[in-house]
Amino acid sequence: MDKRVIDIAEDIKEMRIRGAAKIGRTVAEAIKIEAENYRGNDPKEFVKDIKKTARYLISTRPTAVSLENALRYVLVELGKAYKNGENVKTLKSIVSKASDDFCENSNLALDRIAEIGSKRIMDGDVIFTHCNSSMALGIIKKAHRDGKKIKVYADETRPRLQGLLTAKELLDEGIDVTLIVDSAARIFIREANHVIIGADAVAANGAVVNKVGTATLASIAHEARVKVIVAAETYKFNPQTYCGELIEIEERDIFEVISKEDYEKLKGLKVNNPAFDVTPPEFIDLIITEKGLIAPQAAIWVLKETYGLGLFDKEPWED
Ligand code: RI2
Repeated sequence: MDKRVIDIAEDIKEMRIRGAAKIGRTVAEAIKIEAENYRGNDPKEFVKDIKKTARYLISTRPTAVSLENALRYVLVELGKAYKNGENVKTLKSIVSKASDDFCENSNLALDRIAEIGSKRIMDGDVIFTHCNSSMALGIIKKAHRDGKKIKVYADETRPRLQGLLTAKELLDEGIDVTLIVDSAARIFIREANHVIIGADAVAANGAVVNKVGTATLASIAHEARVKVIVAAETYKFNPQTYCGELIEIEERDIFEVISKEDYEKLKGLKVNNPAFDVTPPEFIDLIITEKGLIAPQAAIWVLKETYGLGLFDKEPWED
């Protein structure tokens, strides 16, 4: 495997590259690097190498489905060309083009979601956000650039404090932003008109997987009758959930939660660190995709449009 691909995988695993949409585009670029630098002339061996690389990239972060969907997009195109008997040179160009197309579509989705979502925001609105989502912040920034005066509450998002990234990003744009601890959400939610968040995955039943703490925030918002809006391009919809299969939740290193020093002192302490949680569709008012607005219950429609009705016999990266 190309050394650069291994470095990219490590950067994704360690979250030096993060944010579901960005991870999707990055693995699409990584598989292109692997293809372009492949030495050999046997199409069968080439496909084998690309599948192996895809499985390796998928293993870095199990929950963010845009990662799998990026590779699915590229490998489906590769599979068709391989079946047509194309040579390695052509197969390489197919991988390159599919990778570029995926990245272009994802970037266009970001702009389109910002455009569609910003129309939901009125002058004077107060917005609550969680973690650091490019899709959610795209909406907020666009509304601000359109001249709407808005105020944002960003919660810290323990344990990695990604809310601080959000606060910095919004401050740089000149947006009025207040950072709060996660546990203060119920105090400030009453001021909000909307909760706007991103997604790592959307299931067929409209449940949204996002950074841990989202489900609690959505439940508090529901109680306070504040609308919960999810910004998610269609690559976030998980075709493996047709049968109601649960999405695997990534469990991260416990030392993101507690220092090694404290942990060693507290003999017998158990620590869990799930990176994500699942918000049920009842707590979500709207999902904004690049194709338009949908109720979470219509997620199955997006999946059908994108992947058809059939279930996959096997994933395109399986041998
Ligand atoms: P965009 C992030 O995951 C956060 O959970 C964020 O809400 C979500 O991806 C969506 O981000 P992580 O990589 O795709 O920080 O909207 O674990 O940028």
